[in-house]
Order: sequence, then structure tokens, then C-alpha cells
Amino acid sequence: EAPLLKRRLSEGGKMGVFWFALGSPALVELAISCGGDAVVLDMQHGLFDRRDLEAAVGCVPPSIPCLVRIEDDSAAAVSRALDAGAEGVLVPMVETSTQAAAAAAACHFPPKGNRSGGGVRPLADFGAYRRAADEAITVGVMIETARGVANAGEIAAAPNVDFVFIGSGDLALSLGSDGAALEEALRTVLEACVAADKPCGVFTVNAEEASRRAGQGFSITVAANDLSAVMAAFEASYRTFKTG
Ligand code: 3PY
Ligand code: MG
Repeated sequence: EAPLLKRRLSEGGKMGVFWFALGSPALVELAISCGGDAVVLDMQHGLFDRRDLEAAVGCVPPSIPCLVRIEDDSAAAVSRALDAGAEGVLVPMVETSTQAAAAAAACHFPPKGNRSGGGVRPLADFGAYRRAADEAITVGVMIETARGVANAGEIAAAPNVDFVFIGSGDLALSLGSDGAALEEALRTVLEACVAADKPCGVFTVNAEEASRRAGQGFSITVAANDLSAVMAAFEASYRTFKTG
């Protein structure tokens, strides 16, 4: 049987993930008791340090895939995430197939790749971990620049890339547009992924946008993120207090 995240992706279901930036393992544990098809822990822009990350990954039950959006495309960033026990990574700012293939190679042990063995959770039973890892570890590469969009076909088809995830916020910055040009770029990347037979996800800012994007064919969207959820709850409560 295929590992969890790969199985979900291959079944073609639409995943609404919970995205965490605030760096709180407790918040991860509370939030996923409410649902969520997968968890993303953001090490690029979020507040997780290495110990928070280890604790947060430990809060995610085996029935929920846990991904880490890593700091950059380095082998060191890949190691930190996978050694903590994450099932997969999201690699930010990928612009070429060479970069995508190198990041994917860093996620797999030799001979499939060049990942270094270690980490507290893996070393608890390294033989078993190593046997499962190369099949289980799932590599998502983020397209979030105009250059990445131009190279979307070759990035999606790069060896050991399992899915593409569009960073819609950075892509809007790169294109200088959050309107028609962004929509066209999203379509271009989605079509390139369909042609390469790879799932395509997109960062979304709220649940309405997430389900709309799922309806357009995106496999992974962000159903909720901790920053917006906490802000919305505080705002609503204080409004209720003020208005009685
Ligand atoms: C983006 O939208 O640019 C992301 O990286 C998601 O946070
Ligand atoms: Mg980004």
C-alpha cells in the first residue's frame, strides 16, 4: 500500500490543508482536532525553530500527512524537516528543473538521492525508517515567480518531484499583479502539471478561495491558516463585546 500522502494525491481527492506559521505545537494539536486533510508547518516565513518543529511534527497523528515548507532549497533545510519525521517538504522559490531535481535528490537516501542519515525519530529504528522513507517521502516544489511559471512544464516533470504547489502571494509580487495576469499564470502552471501527470496545489488565503480553487482542479489548497484564524477569532469576539 502506498504511503499516506502519495495515496491521497493519487486518488485525486481535493485536500484542504491547515497551514501553520505561528510556531506553536499546541496550536497545531488543537487545530487538527477540528479536521484538516494535511498539515503544513512553515519554516520559511513562520516562527518555528528546530525544537518547535520536532514538537509540532510529534503532535500530528499518523493518519494526517505532515509537510514542512522548508527555509530554502538547501540539503540542510531538507534534513531538518525530514529528520523531524515530516512526510514531505514544500521547497520554496523553485525556478528550474535542475533546482527541483537537486532538492528532490536531497530528500532521498542513496542510491535514489543523496540525503544524509540521522535525526532523533529516524534513528529510533533507522532500518525500518530507511526502508519506508524513499517511498513515503513526498516532494512538493513551489512555483512562485514568473521564471518558475515559464519553466513549469520541466519543473513538474523533474525526477522525483511528486507535486507542484503555487505560492500565489509571491507569484503576485513577481508578476506585479493579483488580477488577470495571476489567473493566467495559475492556469499555465495547472495545465503544465496536468500534462506532466502531477498534482498541482495553490496557496489560498481563506476557505472560500480554497474550495473555489479545488473546483478549478487544484489538488491541494489551504483551507485555514493559524494567523488568519486567530486574528478572525479575536476580532469577532471583541466586536461582539463592543456591540453587546
Ligand atoms: C506564497 O503565497 O508566496 C507562499 O509562499 C505561501 O505562503
Ligand atoms: Mg512564497
